[in-house]
Amino acid sequence: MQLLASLVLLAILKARSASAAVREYTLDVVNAPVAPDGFTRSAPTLVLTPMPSFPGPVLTANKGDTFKVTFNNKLTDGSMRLSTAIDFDGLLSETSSIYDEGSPFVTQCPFGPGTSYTYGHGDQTGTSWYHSSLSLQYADGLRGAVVIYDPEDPLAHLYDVDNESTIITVGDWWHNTSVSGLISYNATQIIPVQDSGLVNGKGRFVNGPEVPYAVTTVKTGTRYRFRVINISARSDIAFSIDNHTMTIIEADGTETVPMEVNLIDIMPGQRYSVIVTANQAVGNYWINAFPDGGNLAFNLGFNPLLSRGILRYVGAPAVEPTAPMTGGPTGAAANELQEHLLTPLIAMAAPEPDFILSFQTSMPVGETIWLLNGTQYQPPVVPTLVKILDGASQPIDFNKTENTFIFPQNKTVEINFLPDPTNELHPFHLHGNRFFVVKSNESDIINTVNPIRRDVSAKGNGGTILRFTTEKPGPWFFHCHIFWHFWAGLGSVMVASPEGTRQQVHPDKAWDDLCPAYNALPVDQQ
Ligand SMILES: *[C@@H]1O[C@H](CO)[C@@H](O)[C@H](O)[C@H]1NC(C)=O
Ligand SMILES: *[C@@H]1O[C@H](CO)[C@@H](O)[C@H](O)[C@H]1NC(C)=O
Ligand SMILES: *[C@@H]1O[C@H](CO)[C@@H](O)[C@H](O)[C@H]1NC(C)=O
Ligand SMILES: *[C@@H]1O[C@H](CO)[C@@H](O)[C@H](O)[C@H]1NC(C)=O
Ligand SMILES: *[C@@H]1O[C@H](CO)[C@@H](O)[C@H](O)[C@H]1NC(C)=O
Ligand SMILES: *[C@@H]1O[C@H](CO)[C@@H](O)[C@H](O)[C@H]1NC(C)=O
Ligand SMILES: *[C@@H]1O[C@H](CO)[C@@H](O)[C@H](O)[C@H]1NC(C)=O
Ligand SMILES: *[C@@H]1O[C@H](CO)[C@@H](O)[C@H](O)[C@H]1NC(C)=O
Ligand SMILES: *[C@@H]1O[C@H](CO)[C@@H](O)[C@H](O)[C@H]1NC(C)=O
Ligand SMILES: [Cu+2]
Repeated sequence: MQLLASLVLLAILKARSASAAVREYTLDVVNAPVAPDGFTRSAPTLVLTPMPSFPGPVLTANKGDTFKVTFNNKLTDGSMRLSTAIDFDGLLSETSSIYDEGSPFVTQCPFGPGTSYTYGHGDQTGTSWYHSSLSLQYADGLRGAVVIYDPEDPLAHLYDVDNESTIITVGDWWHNTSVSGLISYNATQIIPVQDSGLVNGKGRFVNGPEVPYAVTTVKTGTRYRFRVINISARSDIAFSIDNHTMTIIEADGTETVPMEVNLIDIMPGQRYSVIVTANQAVGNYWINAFPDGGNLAFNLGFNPLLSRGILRYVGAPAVEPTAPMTGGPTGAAANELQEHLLTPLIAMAAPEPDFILSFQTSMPVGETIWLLNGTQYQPPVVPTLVKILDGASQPIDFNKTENTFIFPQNKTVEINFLPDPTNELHPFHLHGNRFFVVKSNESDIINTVNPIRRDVSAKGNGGTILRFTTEKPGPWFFHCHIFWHFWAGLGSVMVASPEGTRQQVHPDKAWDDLCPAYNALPVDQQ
């Protein structure tokens, strides 16, 4: 293992010194009619080619490359938010470029209609995604996959194909806008139940048209690396493929010791790479992406069993599988991923904590707000980073409602989640860094020797223990990735070294201009 780790590190260093390209993309953000499940609605979409697409185009690069992605905001449909800010989840920005991280009111102000902004991101590898992080805008459609390939992948010998055809996005979809959904959520305390679940942008709802399911084609005897990304705003997805096992080799950008399962519960925001070998009889098999979220009684048009895709062997007829539509293996047949058993390919011990925070998440009865230790996160008018660059260094420099915690550089912070009295799931996501999952909610085992490192925590949070180091100066958002919970208050900001931030972060004029421009916009364009 030690030797393997050194070889892998060597490979990483070699790849770094190899050619590094700048991957430039320019995307128009426009409102367009889309109908992924046969129901037509207006949605903010992204245009790379002449056609607006949902999900947005896949952005790809090789390890060592830098992304330079310009978004031209051409939104016009006032029934939804007109400003935007794009977050590249799981891309570990260099501290010096944290100013274009895309976290609204933490690292930047959003940008309004008729304006553009360019994001840049540094080198790493893995499966990721980008999405609007302004309010619930990504539930309306602004989301897509990002894949950074590793030409010297230490696990490359395990699979034959890894390209755009093997990216599988799973997500939830609503027919109404997130703006109306938020009004309804606030009035009823009930997150609007989605209308359909989408696999690669295709799905069905009850009594809706039989939209053809997305097909993933495989050839007998070939091993595929499927990159499965949960781009949900609410649902966790139980992912499985009839009659096929999956070997997990990556979680949120961290390569893992290969582990075979047949069911993975994927939280919103999480990503996995799995190897699937086409070793069954030539035919059609269901890809099950069963969304678990919400009380079905609140939306009779939603049937989670309709959320699926098709795995089709070359040589099989172009028809749907005849097998029943299930939610995947259950009972003794289920070999579900248990997060605490996942180990990283390159083991790293979790450092002992210098600071320990206990977090209690809760929702007061009768109100639609989420509290972190009694405080509802509310985005400030002046973004956290602007305050820090202007000299903010102490907790007192921030409003209590900013839930902002400040740490010196190069320390280890441990977050202990106390059981949530509502027993709701809260997959917490840390921007710009990966944390060590020292304890998963599902297990009592505490692992500080070789815990998995990722950026979105798994199911539940009662008893979850995470550790991260404050090596990278900057304000890093730490929030529930169920965006309905997040924008109802389940957010916080972890600031690593305000002094270090001021030394390293030197934003350009385009960034300086964002807040004055945003604050000058009429409210209905914000
Ligand atoms: C991915 O690779 C497979 C097998 O080589 C090929 O059939 C398919 O067309 C490729 N897809 C893309 C998008 O390049
Ligand atoms: C969409 O939301 C609006 C405003 O809240 C509401 O009047 C309308 O009934 C909703 N439509 C659907 C299809 O749910
Ligand atoms: C939520 O509802 C409360 C009353 O129940 C109201 O005071 C508040 O303004 C609403 N908030 C939003 C964002 O709609
Ligand atoms: C994606 O995450 C959402 C939110 O937690 C979850 O409800 C849904 O089941 C997940 N989907 C998959 C396929 O894991
Ligand atoms: C797939 O698995 C199911 C359940 O184990 C089994 O009944 C069925 O025969 C299998 N189908 C094929 C084509 O092997
Ligand atoms: C949060 O509340 C819990 C329980 O009241 C307490 O033990 C803990 O110290 C608090 N955490 C912080 C960071 O204040
Ligand atoms: C600060 O927090 C209070 C509530 O504690 C809120 O009323 C006020 O608007 C906040 N101010 C700013 C500038 O965010
Ligand atoms: C933090 O650690 C880095 C790398 O080990 C080192 O370069 C830096 O000087 C340290 N900074 C502080 C403030 O300790
Ligand atoms: C998380 O752990 C708590 C405490 O053990 C337990 O009550 C809860 O059911 C668990 N949640 C999940 C989703 O496993
Ligand atoms: Cu939550």
